Amino acid sequence: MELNRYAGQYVKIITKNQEWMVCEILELPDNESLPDGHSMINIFDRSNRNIKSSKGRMVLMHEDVVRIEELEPEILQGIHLTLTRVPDIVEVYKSLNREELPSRVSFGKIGELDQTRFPIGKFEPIPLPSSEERQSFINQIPDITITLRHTLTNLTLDQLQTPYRHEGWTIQQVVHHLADNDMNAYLRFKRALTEDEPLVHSYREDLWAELNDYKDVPIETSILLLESLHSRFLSVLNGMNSDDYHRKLRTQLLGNITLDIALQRFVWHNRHHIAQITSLIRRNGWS
Ligand code: NI
Repeated sequence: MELNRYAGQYVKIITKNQEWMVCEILELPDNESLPDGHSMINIFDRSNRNIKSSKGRMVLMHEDVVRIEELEPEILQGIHLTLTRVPDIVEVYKSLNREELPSRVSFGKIGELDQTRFPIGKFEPIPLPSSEERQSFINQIPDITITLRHTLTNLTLDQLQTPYRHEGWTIQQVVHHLADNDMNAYLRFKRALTEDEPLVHSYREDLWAELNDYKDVPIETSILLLESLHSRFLSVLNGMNSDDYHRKLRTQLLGNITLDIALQRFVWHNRHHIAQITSLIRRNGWS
């Protein structure tokens, strides 16, 4: 597996012997280099803690890697916040009282995939899709709001106020979140098409979900918004050529991503949240 294009990013690596490691893939200065097929990584946490010096820097052979996963946004946010306080994150639990940390992210919990929270699994990008693969993502966009409408039909107002998991968002909050997320994604997308690798900012989706519109506005408003937005997004996508899809965004949390990956993430994100709702409906026998 090719690791170089993840240089400078925080990721979760799964190796051939089924171990996972949360680490930064380090960018080496020009005067330090490793043989081809090797990368220097800085491990923050790993599933096998029995290994001596299980954290910190080590050289990893690319052929030992079976999969690279992106980290959840809140884990990444936790890492970034922690780094502002403790430059050597590996030392963090030794050097500071945990209670003083600006974030309470536990790296250990990354190990288990939460089925309720990630019913369709984590996002796994195809870095260089063929034009057919790309088209298959574009083709899924018109189905998103059709599926969403179908999923939400016949739900009562009480059901819409039910959290999809313990301490999670309600269905209504999830629907408003989809509209907000897609509006942000659409604007970022257009900036990358018209500016040279713009830096785009993340937003506090947890706090947005506490604002009044998430409680007061009927979900129909956000469904209509999504329908309008997706039709405009499709028009933009259909006018793009391959080079356009290789244009990049710089993000705080995910590093540099191409518009190909932004498109895939857009589709995944919608499917991910709709699946949270459908699995709640199934678990409760609502339809
Ligand atoms: Ni989301």
